[in-house]
Amino acid sequence: MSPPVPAAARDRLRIAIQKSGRLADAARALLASCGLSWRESRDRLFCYGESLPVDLLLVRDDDIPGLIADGVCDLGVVGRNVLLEQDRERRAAQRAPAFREWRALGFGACRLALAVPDTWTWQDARQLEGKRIATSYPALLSEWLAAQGLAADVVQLSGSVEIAPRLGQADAICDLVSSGATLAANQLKPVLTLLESEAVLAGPTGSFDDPRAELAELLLRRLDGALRIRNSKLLLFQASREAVPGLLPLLPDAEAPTVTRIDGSDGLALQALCHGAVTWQRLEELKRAGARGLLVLPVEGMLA
Ligand code: PRT
Ligand code: ZN
Repeated sequence: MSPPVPAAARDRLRIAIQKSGRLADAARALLASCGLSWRESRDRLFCYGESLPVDLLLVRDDDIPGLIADGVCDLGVVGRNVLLEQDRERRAAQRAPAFREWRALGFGACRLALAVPDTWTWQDARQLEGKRIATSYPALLSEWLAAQGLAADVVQLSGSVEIAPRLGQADAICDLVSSGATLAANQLKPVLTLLESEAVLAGPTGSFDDPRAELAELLLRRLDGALRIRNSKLLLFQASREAVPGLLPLLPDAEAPTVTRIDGSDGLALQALCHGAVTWQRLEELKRAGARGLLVLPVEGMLA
């Protein structure tokens, strides 16, 4: 039997993530790396938190800001593009802000870009004056046009924005781009970026005033640790005292290394947590500069 969905449980935290789609797997993996685990329910819309009182709700990404605004969910993982679009929609309707970005999560990167047909000779934004621009992000596009002092027709489409110019529905488009392949396949070229986006942890504008506050704080602490070590490695090696000053600048974005004297020799053992990429090339440079016995270890967790 599926566990019941508590109606207004204020001592459990409820996080909305995308049920399926580009952000679904990475969102779940990131939360799992914070030590969360869930009992799957059969309908797979609600997952009951087992290791901590943190439940998951699996939904469409577009529903996440509204669920936070309505207090149905406490937090959510959603693209910044979706969060800001819905925030601007609320503003345009003169409704109070109801959610905000709590953390950038480092995956799902893309940008909201203006693109025009390949055949246009692009000079500047004034070329958009009086044109029709198709988009699924009308609030963000309208805000940008107003800031530029441009008057253009915003043609709202819910999908397949890229084919709008070929169908004669619009002159240009404003859509999400990651590799740029979709634009190229539709004989369009990106000319301006309106927003750099990635997945974010969204939450209410204020803080919680019940046991959820402590849970949210715990989760954020773990999340910050997980994000900080996402590409980190622990580097261990030995070197002579004289070589150390030449070695330290070669450590890729390292925290202050621990340096220990090796008993019975004047060599030193060094241990450095590196947040930058520890490439083969970098290891070879370190070796040439006098590092010996280089060991690269994965980092599984960090609590500052
Ligand atoms: O079903 P549900 O409503 O939950 O999902 P969805 O279909 O609305 O969203 P989904 O899964 O497609 O995207 C979720 C989020 O992923 C977006 O809100 C963005 O924050 C992020 N993201 C990252 C992207 C892309 N990259 C992306 N490339 N979202 C969409 N695209 C689309 C874009 O719209 C265009 O059609 O991919 C195409 C362009 O890709 P390139 O690589 O050809 O440039
Ligand atoms: Zn969606």
